[in-house]
Amino acid sequence: MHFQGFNHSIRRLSHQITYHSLKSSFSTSTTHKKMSSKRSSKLGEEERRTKLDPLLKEKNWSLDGSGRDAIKKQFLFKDFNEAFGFMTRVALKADRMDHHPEWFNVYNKVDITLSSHDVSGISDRDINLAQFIEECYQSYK
Ligand code: H2B
Repeated sequence: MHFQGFNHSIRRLSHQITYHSLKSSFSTSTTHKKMSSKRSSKLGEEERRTKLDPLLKEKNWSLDGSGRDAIKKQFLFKDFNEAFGFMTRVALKADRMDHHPEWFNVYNKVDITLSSHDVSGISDRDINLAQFIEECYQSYK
């Protein structure tokens, strides 16, 4: 192999190593996904009283009006920068949980709806995410 070809191979190899290590460091969250399709079940009556009611009565969440078993709330911020900062924190948490909000943002408003599609209703994953969202929102009030 002459020198030029050797240099070229080294450059290609180092590019591949960098690419693969970056790729694996960005995809760690997807390696933790659970294999079963149903990760938790719909809240029962008792849990609705102890876990859901506090969000509805004390934190201004409401049941989705359309008859679907879901909870929703609108969050207000000073400007888009704050709204998007909040969304980023929630998005990273949602990715770690593999549980995703349905949301809509315009400028300083973020509308969030939470429901567990796999059980067609509210599960404790929605409660956990709602509680995290409330903790985040504290720092913007
Ligand atoms: N998010 C929500 N809100 N409900 C789900 O049932 C759900 C989710 N399921 N995020 C996850 C992802 C599933 O679709 C993937 C395939 O794991």
